[in-house]
Amino acid sequence: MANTFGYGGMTNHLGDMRFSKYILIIGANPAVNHPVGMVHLLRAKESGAKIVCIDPHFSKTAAKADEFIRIRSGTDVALVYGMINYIKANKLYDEKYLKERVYGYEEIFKEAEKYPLDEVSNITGIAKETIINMTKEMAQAKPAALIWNQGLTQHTVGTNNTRIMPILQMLLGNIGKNGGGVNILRGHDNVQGASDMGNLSDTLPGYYGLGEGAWKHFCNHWKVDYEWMKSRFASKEMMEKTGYALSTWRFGVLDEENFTHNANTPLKALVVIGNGISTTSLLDKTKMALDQMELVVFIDPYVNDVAVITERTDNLFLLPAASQMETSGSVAATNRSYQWRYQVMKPMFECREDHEILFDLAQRLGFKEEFQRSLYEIAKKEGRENFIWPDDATTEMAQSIRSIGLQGMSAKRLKSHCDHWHLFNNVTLAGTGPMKDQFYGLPWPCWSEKHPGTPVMYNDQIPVMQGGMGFRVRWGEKSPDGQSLLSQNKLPNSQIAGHPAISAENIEKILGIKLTEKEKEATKGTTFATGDTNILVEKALEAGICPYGNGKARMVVWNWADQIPRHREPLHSFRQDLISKYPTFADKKNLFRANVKFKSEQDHDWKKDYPLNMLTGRLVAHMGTGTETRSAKYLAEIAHTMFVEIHPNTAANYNIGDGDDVWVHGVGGTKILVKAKLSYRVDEHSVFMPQNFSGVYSGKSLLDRYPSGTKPYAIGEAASLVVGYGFDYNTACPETKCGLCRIEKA
Ligand SMILES: Nc1nc2c(c(=O)[nH]1)N[C@H]1C(S)=C(S)[C@@H](COP(=O)(O)OP(=O)(O)OC[C@H]3O[C@@H](n4cnc5c(=O)[nH]c(N)nc54)[C@H](O)[C@@H]3O)O[C@H]1N2
Ligand SMILES: Nc1nc2c(c(=O)[nH]1)N[C@H]1C(S)=C(S)[C@@H](COP(=O)(O)OP(=O)(O)OC[C@H]3O[C@@H](n4cnc5c(=O)[nH]c(N)nc54)[C@H](O)[C@@H]3O)O[C@H]1N2
Ligand SMILES: [Mo]
Repeated sequence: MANTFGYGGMTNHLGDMRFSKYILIIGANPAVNHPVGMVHLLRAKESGAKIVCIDPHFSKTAAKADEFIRIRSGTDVALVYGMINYIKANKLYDEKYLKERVYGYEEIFKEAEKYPLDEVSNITGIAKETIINMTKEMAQAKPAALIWNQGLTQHTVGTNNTRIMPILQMLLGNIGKNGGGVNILRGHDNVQGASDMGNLSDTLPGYYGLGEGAWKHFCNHWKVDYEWMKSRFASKEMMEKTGYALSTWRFGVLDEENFTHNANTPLKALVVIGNGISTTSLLDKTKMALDQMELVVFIDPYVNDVAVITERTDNLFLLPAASQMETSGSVAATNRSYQWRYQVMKPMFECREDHEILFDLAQRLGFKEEFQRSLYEIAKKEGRENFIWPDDATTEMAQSIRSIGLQGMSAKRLKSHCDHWHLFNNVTLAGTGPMKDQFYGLPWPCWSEKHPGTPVMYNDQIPVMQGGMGFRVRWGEKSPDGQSLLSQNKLPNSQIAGHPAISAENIEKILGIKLTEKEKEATKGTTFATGDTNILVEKALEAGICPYGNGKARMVVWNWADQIPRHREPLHSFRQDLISKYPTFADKKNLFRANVKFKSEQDHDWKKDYPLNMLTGRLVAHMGTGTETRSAKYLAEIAHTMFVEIHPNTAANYNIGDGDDVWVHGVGGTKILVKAKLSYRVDEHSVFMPQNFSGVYSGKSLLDRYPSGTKPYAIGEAASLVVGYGFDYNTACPETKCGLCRIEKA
């Protein structure tokens, strides 16, 4: 199932942070969640970079930073507008960069006028002087890097957060520079790969979308007939329609009003492969949906935590999957580098590798031949009867995903990187010796077999064959108000300034060349991203330009509800007094097939009964649901108890002592029983809980429901049972980072 969490990716990479003079970590806790990458940040600090951490919680990263600034959760957009307000007034922006490479910054400056620093201070809880000081320091440091993660995405305004941060970095001229960039730390191992592969319900692989052109492109590469593919769907409309998300599928089981978005049918079966799902908010709704469906299947090396939460007694299957040690293939790291992984051991006992289970599923569903056809075609081309897994699948993937430039990759090239790991520099990613002129893992775009990969995106000061590029041209050459969306810059070694993406239609004009008849025939009707030859791309590279165009970044998204980012109060806000001025969005119909409430949910005085701001995050000893790590004896020993952090003054108000049992009540009427941990890491208004527990449900242990021999060593209540309703307006990512709750001594 698609993972709707954590859109994005790094423009730069972790080693590159050593070139930073200033690192702003906002909404991430790498000391806990990316401890290996954190080493690079600490090295940067040793070489003089200032590290500032902005977080509502005094995290371990905050403890390692030079400065910790506590923010009220859900108010980052307001903070950044405050910074922009100051940047504008004091001319701290990079005017040349903006003129050459950015569209719409004047409107951002105008919007920032609505956020004078006193107002920003009131919204965020950060002192005015602190904002001024950090803005000055960040603007003066060249380059400055920005790092974030789920502290910014898991909000109703998650998309606004992730737009305002690049805007800030562009105003300061920090994107496309070593030691700068916007660096979104990825979650799971290979979550970057999962999103590149389109394990999402709104796109085919490679971010091609779901339109007819995208389907035709992949049908061509998969060697299946487009009409056959269409016949698998109820209609063409359904074929091109965004599916349910990890967060919205429950509403497709429980709420009749949504069935119309799903060809008039409720969801009846669920197959979960490689996802915890007990970590998704509204766990009670997940339970109800699972109890009600006709069939539920978990494909997992462990007993999926939700399998013991549902009370269904039949048509519940646990298929044992092999672990990552028992399989092989390419995985993508947080910086777009692909890495090869060899199998460490053969699958143990009856477990099987995920792809084998999927092949069998395809067989039962009657389309195994079509499912594997392109793999056999690749084998045939090389004179083999059978395909080689995962090598041939890697070829298929690299050859079809041209939108982001995977075609320069191959199993052979990736294996050679793995085998020569020691020949790459971990700060620049540059290879030496036989690995010369290649960057480790060929971070995409990697346009051709000779292209080295792109460690730092959007650097237009280096040649394309060294990883140079401008911003992608995706929204036409002109904005609706008639301004050019093409960059004013040329890449070095090129005579061509801003230009649109290369296609068969425009290549002769843009490059000033003539294609031969043969080339014309081979590329007919294609763009740099479609078809199955690399001719257009190779010609662009020869001319020194980047195939996907050289455009301006846009700060105004004219076709969105919030054309430019705005501060909106969290759905369940701790500051009821600010809601009328900064209300949430209007309710939205058909968001990932569900009607989702915004305004109608916010319009209620929640704080009266739920007076505390609820924060959630992670523990270093556990991963995700904790399914795997709580089944590891030593990790379970290190972190064995689910808890809620409460400020000592707040705890005193409720007569709660350290280690007491407390009930935490969520706005949806749910409650969990956890241990109180008195701590100054939260402020008096907030509590914090880790997301890594499961196995207890509203005070009741589920241990006796695990099949024998599979009981985890540590169990605890899942925070997601009390995390309230609330979803990002565009991605439907749950709002887990702010919300309201009530605590009560048990
Ligand atoms: N040990 C361990 N490592 C992991 C994981 C794990 O479970 N355990 N999970 C992996 C996954 S899937 C992911 S996605 C990443 C997540 O990595 P992170 O995003 O670093 O994880 P979190 O701890 O959830 O949240 C980060 C910080 O955001 C802060 N925050 C909350 N709300 C706000 C806000 O409104 N504004 C700001 N500025 N900050 C806010 C939180 O207090 C927290 O300190 O970690 C990955 N790494
Ligand atoms: N309150 C709150 N809730 C949150 C968050 C938060 O910060 N606060 N963060 C959210 C985020 S970012 C995420 S990513 C989710 C956590 O993400 P989840 O996906 O819910 O958590 P994991 O425990 O990582 O689940 C992975 C599952 O895959 C299984 N698995 C491991 N390896 C394999 C394999 O090779 N094959 C197969 N088939 N299965 C495998 C594991 O045993 C486990 O059951 O939590 C989200 N929920
Ligand atoms: Mo994640």
